[in-house]
Amino acid sequence: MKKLISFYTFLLAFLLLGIFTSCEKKEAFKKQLESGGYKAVITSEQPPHVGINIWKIKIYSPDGKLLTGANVSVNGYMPPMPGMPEMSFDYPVEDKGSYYESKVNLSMAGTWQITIKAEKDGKVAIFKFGFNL
Ligand SMILES: [Cu+2]
Repeated sequence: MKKLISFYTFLLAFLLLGIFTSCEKKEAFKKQLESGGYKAVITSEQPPHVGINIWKIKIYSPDGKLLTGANVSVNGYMPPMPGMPEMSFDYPVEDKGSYYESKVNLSMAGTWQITIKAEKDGKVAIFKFGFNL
């Protein structure tokens, strides 16, 4: 009987671990940025990796409200490396209503600088961050 209980405890712990791990996977990447009172929140189901990264980008106005209907652009820049010139890519961005979705193709390992520009009613917010892949 005792053996059976410990087996079920083990099984339960295993299942719980699985649930927590899958929750974590759903938001494996999250980045918050600020610029002149504007806020951008990037989430992705996968951490940044070589290849196409699907990023959901929510943008908030200085008043804390979601900034919808903005003209959003996402650029990836890789500085020059030995034997390789700099690279700059403008990624496609789709307006999904409450957020913007971009297919960010990080074509190779190295240093990436990301610039997100949101433009609406003549106002522009520019968010920047970088990372190493
Ligand atoms: Cu490079």
